[in-house]
Amino acid sequence: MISGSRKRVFMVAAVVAVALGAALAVKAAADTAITITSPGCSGSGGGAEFCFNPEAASGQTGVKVTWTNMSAGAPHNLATCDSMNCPGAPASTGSDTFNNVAINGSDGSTGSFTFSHAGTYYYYCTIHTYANMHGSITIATASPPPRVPEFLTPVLGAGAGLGVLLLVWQRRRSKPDRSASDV
Ligand SMILES: [Cu+2]
Repeated sequence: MISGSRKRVFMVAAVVAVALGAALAVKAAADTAITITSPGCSGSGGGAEFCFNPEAASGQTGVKVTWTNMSAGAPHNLATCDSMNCPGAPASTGSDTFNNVAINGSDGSTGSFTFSHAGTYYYYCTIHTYANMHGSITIATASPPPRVPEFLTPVLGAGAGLGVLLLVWQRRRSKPDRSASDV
């Protein structure tokens, strides 16, 4: 048999392993993906000539937003709106700006930007103008816990699994031996 104080230490270690594994193995927020398409878009907004899908996207601070070009040969360059270049557009409520997210014309080409401040951002294409190509993205403040490096996730998951196994094993060992008392 394991002595009482040893048993307690063992239980605490197992519980800590489970809690740590569960708390830290939270999956990192997924990147925000926006696809650029050419005429024939649903007409839900985004400009007369090119569409952002989704036209009103959402994301988180610190998480990459990636635009993928599927507009059949047209290059694009994305910039946050200002009143001169985006007549009629609402003012962005976040403080980040970008003016040179260049996207090559080949299908599958990408450009990306990582926002560090929350808010709703309105943006357009400097090549095709606001009227022909615009979208918006609402960025929320990333919620804690902080992102766990991808390579650590399986390690933490294994830690949680091991903790559960230790708890089960400990429970079994601490049960009274019924067969002996039945005699
Ligand atoms: Cu464009």
